[in-house]
Amino acid sequence: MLTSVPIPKNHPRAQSLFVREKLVEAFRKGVVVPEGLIAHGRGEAFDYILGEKTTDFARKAVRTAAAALILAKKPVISVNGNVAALASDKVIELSKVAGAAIEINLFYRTTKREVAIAKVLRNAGAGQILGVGENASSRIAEMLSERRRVDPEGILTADVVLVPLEDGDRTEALRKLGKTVIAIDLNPLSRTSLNASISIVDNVTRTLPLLTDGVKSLKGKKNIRKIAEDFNNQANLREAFAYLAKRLDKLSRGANDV
Ligand code: PTJ
Repeated sequence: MLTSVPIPKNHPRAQSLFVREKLVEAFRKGVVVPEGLIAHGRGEAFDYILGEKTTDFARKAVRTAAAALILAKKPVISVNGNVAALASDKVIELSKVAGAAIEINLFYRTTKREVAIAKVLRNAGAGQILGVGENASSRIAEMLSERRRVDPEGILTADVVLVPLEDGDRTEALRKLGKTVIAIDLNPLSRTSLNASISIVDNVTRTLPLLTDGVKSLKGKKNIRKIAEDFNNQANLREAFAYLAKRLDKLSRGANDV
């Protein structure tokens, strides 16, 4: 515990405070950047409005994402500082079940951080980790940020890329390259959500286990391609906006359990 004041276990927001502590600890270790703490706060705000639960439209996107991962020839899970701090174990489980590679890809890229994040992943049980140091030797020409540096064994040649929790420029660039991009982002208005092929508007910590279960239960089924083809991301995002508007409307009229 890093705070001088311990968090009481019966605090009504204890779980949320523990998660914050986890991120602060990862920040002190150089895994998470200060901007990552800001991003977490933004995520928390959207999660509040969503009701801190996985909605039906998020479940629909998860099922589609599971189908896309099964159909993929070369799926890759992209990991940044926040994801490593919040969900390394969950990323590894999904990578095993979906046969997906794990690649570290950072907006605020330094070799020191790549190594620190690789250590967190290894401690959680990861095998091969792509995108570290000289291995991120390829460049995505369409991009200007440090995220353009990718591993030729990973994101560069992947057909499906899972991008949990990130900024939007890479999603657009990867789509232009013809890749299927699965985003997990609590903000349905973000450029990532608006531009992804499949946008899961939910918390990464809830989504990743659901995605792992989804891949397990769909594997070997006949209708996988149909699930992927029937999905309309823009329609699903509109459901997210309608849900948020309806929930706030009910709350504004005095409902306390919506
Ligand atoms: O580790 P790096 O260097 O790659 O940097 C990572 C951050 C997150 C700092 C970088 O990608 C960034 O600046 O991201 P943004 O533009 O702040 O976007 C992060 C998005 O993730 C926002 O839309 C948040 O609402 C969302 N978000 C935050 N926490 C969660 C989340 N989405 C899902 N689950 C969360 N737990």
